[in-house]
Amino acid sequence: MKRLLRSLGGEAVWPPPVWLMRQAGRYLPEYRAVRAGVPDFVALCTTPELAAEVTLQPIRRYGFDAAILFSDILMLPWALGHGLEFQQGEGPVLPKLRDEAAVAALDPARVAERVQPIMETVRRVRAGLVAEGFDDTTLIGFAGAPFTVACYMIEGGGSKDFATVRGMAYAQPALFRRLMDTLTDATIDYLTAQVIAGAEALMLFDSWAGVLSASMFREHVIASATRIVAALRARHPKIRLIGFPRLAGVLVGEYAATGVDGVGIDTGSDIGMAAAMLPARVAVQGNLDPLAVVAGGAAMTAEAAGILAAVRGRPFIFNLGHGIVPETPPEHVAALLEIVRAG
Ligand code: 1CP
Repeated sequence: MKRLLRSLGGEAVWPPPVWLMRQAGRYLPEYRAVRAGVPDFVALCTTPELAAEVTLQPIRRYGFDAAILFSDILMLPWALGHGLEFQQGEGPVLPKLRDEAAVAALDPARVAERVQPIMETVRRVRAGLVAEGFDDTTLIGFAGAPFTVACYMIEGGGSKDFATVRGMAYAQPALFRRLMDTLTDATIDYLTAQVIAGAEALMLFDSWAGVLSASMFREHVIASATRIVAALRARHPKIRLIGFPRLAGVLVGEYAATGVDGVGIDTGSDIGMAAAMLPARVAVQGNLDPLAVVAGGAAMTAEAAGILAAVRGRPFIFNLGHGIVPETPPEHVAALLEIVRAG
């Protein structure tokens, strides 16, 4: 079995499998070369030939244990018919969803067809990994978790604290619940389609889970992830799932109740303490500071060694605590891999 899938099966594989969040992206010259020819980011995500190419680029360069589908968490709202634009250097811009009419306008019936190019990317990457001899590289599909996707839809883009979203969850609970239910159902279908197309593991990115109060975290992060995990397992009993409730803090232990096989840990958490809060069968994934990889050298070595020491002997997947940043020198990633592979 592939090393990453063994870790997600509860085995303490050592040296640990390794991949990096946003491993395809602007820090790689070969990515920038493809991106220069496709000014529209949504077009890049919906052109299977190019999306598959950029998914494979970091695998060819570094031989990571996982390839993650090149797409974006905001492609699901796009497929639901909510608008989405990426403005150069500005991040995503979406219409601000603020009322019942906007939720009613979302069209789950159109999702299956609109995501077809993304499923074609999944098929191409899976075939590409075999054709290029990456027999031990796992293909990870993904979606944004409903709460984080709702954040961008309600706010209309990024935000420091998503105050409008939290305000709506308290003041208009029925509206917020309806959006969460629509997104949860759509996420189940979207992830199921990825498994059918060839994804071997799935990751649920809840990047803004930590802005919620504890009770709201239970209601909107844990409950929706639990429903998604149960539905995926009912359809595909062997599928492995990783949840990433970013900034969950002391609530990370409760997240194991969702039934995931692995939990992503963010940079600000002590990975040993986070691991101690999780059942021994659950793999922890993380959590090197992306800025340590920008710095490289002794600082990166010390941080990586600290993480390895804290999780040795338990199922673990080496990763960053958040996405790699564009300023990262590619040779620092190569140096990091040597450290991890030396165990
Ligand atoms: O200019 C460019 O080339 C676009 C930059 C970019 C890239 C490379 C965006 C815009 N998305 C992506 C790809 C992406 N996004 C992947 C591909 C696979 C890989 O990891 O290599 C994945 C898994 C994501 C997930 C994603 N998108 C998240 C969850 C993880 C996280 O970083 O917290 C989030 C929050 C997004 C939204 C998003 N997409 C892009 C940007 C700049 C943002 C953040 C917006 C903001 O909050 O300000």
